[in-house]
Amino acid sequence: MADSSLDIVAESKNRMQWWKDAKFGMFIHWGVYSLLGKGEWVMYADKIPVKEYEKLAGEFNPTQFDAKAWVKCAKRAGMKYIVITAKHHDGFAMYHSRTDPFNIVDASSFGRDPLKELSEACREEGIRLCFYYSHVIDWHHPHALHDTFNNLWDYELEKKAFFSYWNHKAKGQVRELLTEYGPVGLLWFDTSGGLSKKESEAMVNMIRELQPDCLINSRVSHWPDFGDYQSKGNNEIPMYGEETREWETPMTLNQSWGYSTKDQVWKSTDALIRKLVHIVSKGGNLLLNVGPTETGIIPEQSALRLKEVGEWLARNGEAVYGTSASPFPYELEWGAVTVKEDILFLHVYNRYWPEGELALNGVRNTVKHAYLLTDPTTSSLPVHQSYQPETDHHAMRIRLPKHPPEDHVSVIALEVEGKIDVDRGFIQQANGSIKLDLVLSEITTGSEMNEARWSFKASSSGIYEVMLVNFKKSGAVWEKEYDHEVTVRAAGQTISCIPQEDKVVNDSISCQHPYTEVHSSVGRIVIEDPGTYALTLSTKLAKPKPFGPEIWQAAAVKLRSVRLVPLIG
Ligand code: FHN
Repeated sequence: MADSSLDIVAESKNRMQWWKDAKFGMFIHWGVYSLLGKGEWVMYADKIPVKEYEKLAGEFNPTQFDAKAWVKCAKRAGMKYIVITAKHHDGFAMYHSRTDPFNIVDASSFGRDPLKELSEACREEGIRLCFYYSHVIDWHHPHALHDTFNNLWDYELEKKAFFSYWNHKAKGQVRELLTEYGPVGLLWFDTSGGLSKKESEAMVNMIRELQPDCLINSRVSHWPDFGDYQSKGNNEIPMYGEETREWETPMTLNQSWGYSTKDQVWKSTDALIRKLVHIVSKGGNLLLNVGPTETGIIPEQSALRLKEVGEWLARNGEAVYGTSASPFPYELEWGAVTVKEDILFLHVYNRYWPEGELALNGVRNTVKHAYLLTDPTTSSLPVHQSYQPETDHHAMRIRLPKHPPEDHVSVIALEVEGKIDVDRGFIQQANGSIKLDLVLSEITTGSEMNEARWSFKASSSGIYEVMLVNFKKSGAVWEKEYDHEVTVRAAGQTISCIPQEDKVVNDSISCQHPYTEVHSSVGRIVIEDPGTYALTLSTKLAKPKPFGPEIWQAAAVKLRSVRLVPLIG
């Protein structure tokens, strides 16, 4: 008898393959709100009455919208799929909905259906079209009901009859999107607070029936394990091993989703490429947002950055698309690693391009051939590998040219003998530091303090500074979170302190707005001899992974890792 659970797993794997290989998609937040240039939450923030918002919708006339140009922009950027807001929280459908007249064809001056035009343009260019749909929050509909964010300036909470919204508008519109726009790559749901498990399941079942191959993100429900993959919190990049499912980071190019005239805090092209390879090296996808203007233009600042990312991908895409995550369970100081069959791709950030040699510890395979992915003039890079049996330590040094061959990030390909095999323990990195990520620790919870425990291998003796790596949310009060002494025990020594905000890291790769990376020194320990050691950390902040992908549910200060940094001299 066939095992049906195996069939389901295989089916889901096949369904997801295109998305897993794609790595990079374009998110588009576009709607009536673009007219005001204050982001997509303007209706809620300014408590704009429905009647007024409807008038605004009447004025929406993005005559410069050109579906082909948008799709070309995504394609040139190296993006393989587009997720556009079919309806955001304001309740305005950006397509011709027969279910609800508050839509771009019936309620605006524009009278065209951008999603129809996009679906044709995507088909021509081989890009997967996907839809964002705000299924629970809807500030226009009198009966939409979210657990927190409702329109209570027009409607009364007590008079809401959720099912008249849910069955008619929400399910009706999802049905339209899946029956009138050809194959849909994925449906991207959002902010499902308050939706029951039963209704989340009903939505998933309806989608599976209408388009079995359409992927669904986890935010279809606030219950765990829904959908085909995990949407991380906005702008959130997990640590290695944090996600057990497939995942994607939705990311802003500046700090807003919908068009904002004020927000000019743009990520640089350099940061975007580093973030992309960093995410891919951790096994995720990047869904990078643009917020087109009220006339239908992708802002120049966004288009320029996307073009530059695309130019880099056109040359280095082999080390990104269709690759697997890094085999190392920690971040590397000089960049990121991806893998394809017997090749390790080392993405070296140009700002950390080393003088002379790049060192990498922990690779057990013999390197057959090392080369620069995009520099045909250097045929082979000399590699020196060594092994220390006493500490079971594998080291490697790769000779590099003086200058990186690429702008931003330069890729070194290492073709190895046999199946890729690396030491997956916490080992000393080539710069001497040891990184211990909280998600990979064993956590014991106590009534007062929790304790995280790791085992690590030190290949050299010395004095080490013990640092805590934290992500602090903007506005968070540090002393409120670290209102207690933390204790670290390692190599027979005990050090304690109340952590302070000793160092702010401004260009952190995995930490982003609204968080900032903050380092705190706990003290020093001495490692007398190379060998394997245990380290324990007692603090209230060593919490097991919380469930809750939405940004407003995230902790004020997140403890991410402990780092041992060798003191020179
Ligand atoms: O409230 C929305 C927000 O407007 C935006 O759409 C983001 C994108 O991930 N999602 C919600 C907040 O998590």
